[in-house]
Amino acid sequence: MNLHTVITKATLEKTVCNVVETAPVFDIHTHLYDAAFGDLLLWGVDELLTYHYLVAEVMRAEVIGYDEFWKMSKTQQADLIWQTLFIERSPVSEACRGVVTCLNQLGFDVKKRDLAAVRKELKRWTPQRYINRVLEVSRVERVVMTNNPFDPLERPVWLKDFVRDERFAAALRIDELLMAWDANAPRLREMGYKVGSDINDKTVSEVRRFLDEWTHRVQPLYLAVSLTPDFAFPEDSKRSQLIERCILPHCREYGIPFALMIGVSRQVNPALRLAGDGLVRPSSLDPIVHLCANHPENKFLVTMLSRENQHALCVTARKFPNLHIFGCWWFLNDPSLIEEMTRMRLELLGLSVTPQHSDCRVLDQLIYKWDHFRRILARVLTDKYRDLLDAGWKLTRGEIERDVHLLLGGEFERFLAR
Ligand code: HDL
Ligand code: ZN
Repeated sequence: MNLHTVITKATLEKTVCNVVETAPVFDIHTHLYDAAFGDLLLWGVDELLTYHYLVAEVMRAEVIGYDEFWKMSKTQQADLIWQTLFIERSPVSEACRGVVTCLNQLGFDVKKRDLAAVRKELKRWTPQRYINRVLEVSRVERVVMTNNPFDPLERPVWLKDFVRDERFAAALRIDELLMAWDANAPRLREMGYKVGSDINDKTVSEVRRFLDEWTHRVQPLYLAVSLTPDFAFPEDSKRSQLIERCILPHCREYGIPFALMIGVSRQVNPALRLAGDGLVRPSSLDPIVHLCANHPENKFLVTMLSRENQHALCVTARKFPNLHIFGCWWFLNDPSLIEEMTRMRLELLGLSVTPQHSDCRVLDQLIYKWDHFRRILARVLTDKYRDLLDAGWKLTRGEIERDVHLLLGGEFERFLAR
């Protein structure tokens, strides 16, 4: 079959599945790191098993105190999670299923359920070789990291400079600026930026210098922040002043989007640590409408955490070409919700959307997060193309490849270049 092959109803499903399965992915939001960041890049079966999604799940299944769990070594935590969620119960949750998918696609015989054998084999791998292996198996060709100048482990790596792996693009994460200004202004001063507590002209100038210096250093594709459900803009707050006077002009100057990830309520259960963030209510679309309508020369990437927000977000994206929505974020990254959201998005936005990102924290997860999504995308696209064929439309393999490229990162790249 070549690109010009005209698709029939008989060849449609097989062709779509083949194209979606083999198409390379540009994963636009992860917590992965270039190998140059050393131990910040998490990989291997013990990291897979102690992913914070599984920590939350094991604490529901096993009667164990938080303190007792956190006193365990990572290997002991992984053993407990494996025994509790995989041996004593079938691993049917999406996060558990993901571990099985990863191990299976990495070539382990999961029927043996032999964790020791997996650990033994992985000892033979180096991070660099494992990166190449996982990117090859997952067919992910490029990822965007989450880079935080305030992170005490990450910051020194950027300051000593290093040769970048171009497969690991950057995003500048500014939660400390926008979500905790009063706590972090002193840290900015320690870094040499003469900011005050109030967002006055001097502070604005110094925050812009901070953004300039880290943008030149990191070369981010976008600036990003995750926001709580009460996020409002404009409002009488330091956050609002920083967005208006620093973030938006900076993004305009560099021609990069401002990514807003809206809806998380941080640490609803602090004892779960990284797993302790929650979702307690939907958010308002008002700030997004205001930003897009009043700053048409800015570009906005938005993902929202609440299922209830998804339809209004799609409708809002229809109103503003400078708004690009992406991903089935965090608690939405589950097959039933991914399918509902992807169908809605294609029906309302066509191909002008990036329907998924992985949010991976562990390198191996690229394998499952994308394998599971590709299966859903193939199903949805097959239905959409079948509707077109039923209406007499002609469709070629090349056109399917073109469309899938757009959905798996191509449209994001077009949006960056707008
Ligand atoms: O704020 C974020 O970028 C979220 O994705 C959090 O990192 C969250 O802990 C997560 O990993 N979600 O998948
Ligand atoms: Zn994330």
